Amino acid sequence: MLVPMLLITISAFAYAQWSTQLTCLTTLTTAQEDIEITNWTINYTNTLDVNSNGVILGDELTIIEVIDPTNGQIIGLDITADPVFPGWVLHLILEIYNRPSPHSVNVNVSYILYCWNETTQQWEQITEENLQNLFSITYLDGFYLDPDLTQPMPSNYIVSPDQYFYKLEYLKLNEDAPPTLQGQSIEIKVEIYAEWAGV
Ligand SMILES: [Ca+2]
Repeated sequence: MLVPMLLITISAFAYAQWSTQLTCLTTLTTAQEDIEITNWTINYTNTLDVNSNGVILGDELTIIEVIDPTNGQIIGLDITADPVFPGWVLHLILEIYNRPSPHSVNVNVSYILYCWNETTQQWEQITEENLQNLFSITYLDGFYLDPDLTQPMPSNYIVSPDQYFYKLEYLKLNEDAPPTLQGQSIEIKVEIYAEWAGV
């Protein structure tokens, strides 16, 4: 059982008056379906070199691959952006592979968004609309058939074994994010499911 995980932590303290901390956790969940992240690229970010040391990637923005020690596969990305600010954007492209193996099957892919509830200490499902309304966060994602994201994956599309597909991860803290978000800690999780397509 392979459970790839993508962890995104976004912190906004130390920029202007902003002290919002936002954690985004993306989990790619498979059972006997054997998909993995095989590559990732930063398509765009406006993360700033806030401490003026000439380094952004590895400093204000870090992306660390989480490796399954048993097989060397990337089972997640641990992404931290600190600080962020109103208008901050991170646009990632993930390459995901339906690995041919004795267990590989045709799959349908889908995702579910969650938000960490500090009060209940549980992940709770949340809609993109509520991410906007509650946290001024624009979250866009989608599956694509090509790395340039020109061919959206049709609904009910069946991913074959040995096939690559791509996923957009777009996060933005809206320009009009209210000061009430300052100092808050926001955690988001996206679980990506590959389910046997039954064919
Ligand atoms: Ca820096």
